[in-house]
Amino acid sequence: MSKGLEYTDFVETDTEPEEDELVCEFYLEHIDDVSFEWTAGAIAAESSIGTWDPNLTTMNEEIREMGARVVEANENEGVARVAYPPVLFEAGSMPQILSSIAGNIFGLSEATSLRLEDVEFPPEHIESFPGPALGYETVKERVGAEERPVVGTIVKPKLGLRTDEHARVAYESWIGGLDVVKDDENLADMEFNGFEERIEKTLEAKREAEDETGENKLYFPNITAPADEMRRRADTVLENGGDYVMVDILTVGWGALQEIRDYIGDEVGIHAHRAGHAAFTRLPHHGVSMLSVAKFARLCGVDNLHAGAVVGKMEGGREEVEAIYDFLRSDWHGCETTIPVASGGLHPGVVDDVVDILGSDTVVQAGGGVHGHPDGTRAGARAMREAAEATAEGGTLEERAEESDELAAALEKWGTE
Ligand code: RUB
Ligand code: CA
Repeated sequence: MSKGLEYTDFVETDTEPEEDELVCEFYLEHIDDVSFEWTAGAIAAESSIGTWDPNLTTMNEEIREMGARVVEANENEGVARVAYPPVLFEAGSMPQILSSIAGNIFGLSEATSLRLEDVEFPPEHIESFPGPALGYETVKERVGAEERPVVGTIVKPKLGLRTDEHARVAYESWIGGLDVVKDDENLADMEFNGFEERIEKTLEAKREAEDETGENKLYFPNITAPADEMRRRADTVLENGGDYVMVDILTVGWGALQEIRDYIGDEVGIHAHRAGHAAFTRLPHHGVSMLSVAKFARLCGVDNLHAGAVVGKMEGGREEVEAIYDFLRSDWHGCETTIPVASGGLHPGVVDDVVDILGSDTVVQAGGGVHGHPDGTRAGARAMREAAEATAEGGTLEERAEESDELAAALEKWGTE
């Protein structure tokens, strides 16, 4: 029988990753009884072919060759890089990939903290996924927002409005000047606002707003549900003339997201809400980074992704959020781009800050910052649009507010920070 396979046998820091290998960067901390290298080896082993017992009677040379390798172990920085041979992965399956590189390893008792910071996918992997159907150029063109950011709202209150009222609030938002209206993450098929009727009435309201304004509008209806039911809800959206669906990608799961991307095909957009992400992206030393989540989401084919706003009510530092925006918009071996969505505690007075920090190829959304406007939804929507246009034209919000009562009232209520 061949020599046992200890965790340290998975450490080969004198080698470089091959071009066809997937490479993960981890941050890790460990218990005192073992070394940094030993723990990094444990991670490479457990996420590929190994287990705690080095002397498996079922092990052989061929399988040993399939093992992941620690190619960098920087104890001072707490950083380990692990390279994974392609044979370890099923092409086009995000659940299988993540069960390997983001699976059991987070619970290993020797690793007291472990964070998947980044994943470099080899070109073959990227090409095995569909990627987004539309890309941000298409989304911006669809609503005619060339220079300015796409502006949108989340219907609020997030739950409770009856269907007619929901459709009316959506209509007011579009008429006021917003491009996008979306459902909230926990609005599904509710007793006070059933899914089918909401889709019919809200898409009807969209058509009316389009006729009145002469602009194309978008509605992102939340189809989040068990996968079978999501397909039915996507059918309802398409039968009623919709061209976008919204999915809470982390609560439905990667397999269900891939299913829906495949089912709706290449003409329909997917707006990805990331509710729940902070349970594993927020801690600096444990979990999975939002940048990694953004890579998984783009591969699986989301056209828009909530990616942080730097300003507003949600946590997310500038450097991290900028890196995610840069990635979503970057060339990536032929994978379409994803449009980053800035959202959470935003209002007209910070639209210029968001664009200043993150650029204008984005969707800027405000819920409270539209429906909390003192003169109502339509005025809040107008104020958001004015703020976006003023920013794109290089003027200040204060100057624009001299010509816009709606923007003036918004700045008066919420200020400019
Ligand atoms: C924002 C909202 C979104 C959050 C999600 O409402 O409903 O769910 O932006 O957070 P409001 P993130 O504009 O009233 O704050 O965008 O960070 O995923
Ligand atoms: Ca929300």
